[in-house]
Amino acid sequence: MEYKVLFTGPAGAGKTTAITAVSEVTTLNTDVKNNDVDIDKLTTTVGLDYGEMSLSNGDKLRLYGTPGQQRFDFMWEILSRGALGLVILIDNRKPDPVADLNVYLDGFKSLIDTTSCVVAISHMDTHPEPNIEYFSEHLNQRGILCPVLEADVREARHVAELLELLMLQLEAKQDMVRDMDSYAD
Ligand SMILES: Nc1nc2c(ncn2[C@@H]2O[C@H](COP(=O)(O)OP(=O)(O)OP(=O)(O)O)[C@@H](O)[C@H]2O)c(=O)[nH]1
Ligand SMILES: [Mg+2]
Repeated sequence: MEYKVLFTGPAGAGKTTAITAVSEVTTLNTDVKNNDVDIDKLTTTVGLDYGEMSLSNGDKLRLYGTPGQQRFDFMWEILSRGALGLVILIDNRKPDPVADLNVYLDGFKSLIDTTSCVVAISHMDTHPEPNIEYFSEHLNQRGILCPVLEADVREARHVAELLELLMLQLEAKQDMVRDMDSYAD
């Protein structure tokens, strides 16, 4: 099976880094020199990221990343089409990471409701607060079933774990739908 997975989150959270860390093919790169003083790095993505990764069971993931800058949010809808899972990467260095999370929970609501979702917090090595429990409680309060975990996306192992978790979520959701269908019969 092949699945399309989408990475999103603010500029600097590590979408390009994550996809590059695990991709088995040369990643598509649309980064350009960054002129935004609010983003503390040399380049930023202006189109999309793309990479591919195989899972241990032979399934293949097509990995897409959105640009982080808000001016590109018209790309969200386009890149969401056909996706079976969403990874929201949150940059814990930002002034209000929970508010950032809300932007993506709202912006990708229909994808989250119909497919699977994982929230990953990056930059926790330098910025440990808010902690995972805080994010988790926030998701609970919003009634969103979506695991949240720490991830240093420079580490391929961390990214692979995120994706395995996303696939488990997807299976659980599909089982739930199947159970409900058979109940309706
Ligand atoms: N210290 C630390 N650095 C990290 C961590 N995760 C990612 N990084 C670094 O943070 C930066 C993330 O940059 P990108 O991958 O370009 O971020 P992006 O989300 O693609 O950003 P845009 O394309 O601008 O939206 C890179 O320099 C990574 O090496 C982490 O957990 N800890
Ligand atoms: Mg990028």
